[in-house]
Amino acid sequence: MNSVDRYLPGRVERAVSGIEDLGAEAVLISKQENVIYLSDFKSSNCFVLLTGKENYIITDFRYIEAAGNNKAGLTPVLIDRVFTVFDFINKLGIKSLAVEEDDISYNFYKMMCSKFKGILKSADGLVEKLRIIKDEYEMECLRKAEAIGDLAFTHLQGYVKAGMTEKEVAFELEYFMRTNGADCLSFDSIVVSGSRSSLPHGMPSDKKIEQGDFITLDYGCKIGGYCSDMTRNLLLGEPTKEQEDVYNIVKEAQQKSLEAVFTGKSVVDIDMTARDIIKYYGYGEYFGHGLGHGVGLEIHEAPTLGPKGTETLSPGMAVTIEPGIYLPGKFGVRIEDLVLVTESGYEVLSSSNKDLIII
Ligand SMILES: [Mn+2]
Repeated sequence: MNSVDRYLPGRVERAVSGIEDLGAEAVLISKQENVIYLSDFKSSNCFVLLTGKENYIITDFRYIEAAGNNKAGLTPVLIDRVFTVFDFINKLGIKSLAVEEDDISYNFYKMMCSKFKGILKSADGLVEKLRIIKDEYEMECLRKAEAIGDLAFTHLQGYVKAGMTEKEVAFELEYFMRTNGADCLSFDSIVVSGSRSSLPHGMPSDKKIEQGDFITLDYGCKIGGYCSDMTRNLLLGEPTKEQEDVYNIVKEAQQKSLEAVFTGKSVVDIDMTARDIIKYYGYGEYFGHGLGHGVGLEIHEAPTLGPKGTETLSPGMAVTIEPGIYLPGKFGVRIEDLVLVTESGYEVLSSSNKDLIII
């Protein structure tokens, strides 16, 4: 991880350059992932205040020493229950402030209205817009995290046996990824088998894995704060004709939509590539979610690949391609890769086999 700088300069400057468009004098960044993105500093109580002239990292006693070491040139400010973030903003004489309205709670908003003397505005995805394009360090984290996911899938092919519960498999998956260098999980692993595999986001249960079950494994881990995300399926025993057919349709839709990833392509068109194939085979109504999503510090971030998406792909975006077919009461299949959009096409970060794997 030392080959690329952990904190690449320019992020704070790029965010500051967007303040004027918000019609505000300053921006208060409160969303944890946005604070991390700008400062490379993680805490449970921290704000970044951007004014352009001077930019601040605001936190309490527990974190103030660490915050003072931030590499982004942010001036540390100590707050407590008496001298709050609002008091500090008022002290600076700021008259209009943009806030992250998707992040702050109603309670925080009420306090803000009563304590802050100026006009409130929306920060409207200021930092999220920057985060959508990954830099070299971020790409390296994503590659490493996804590589651990690949190792885990190989491991599980030899591990999963009839009679194990979904929870047992989920625990082994987590243990394996942590043992192999993961900082933590990207999200609670999805391990669903048999008729439960038709639940796209089902949680692992005490159900035992049986002969004839499809097992859907959707999981990821974090490296340097960046999430991986992949989905594969295992089949215990010989497939029925329907299981084989559905698997091959999902595989074809996944491969064709992957090949549709290139710079300048609209997210709606990529989604449509997979959707049209699944519809053609008569399973359109069983693919009820979007084709994919951006991945980075958050497991789900911009851009959204779906019928209602608005973006077009640009180099440096990290997106998932994950079509699925879910037959209620029977079984489900989803195949998901994490992909980096490049100048000339795409780089698939997951290298695990996508053929129907029978264990
Ligand atoms: Mn996903």
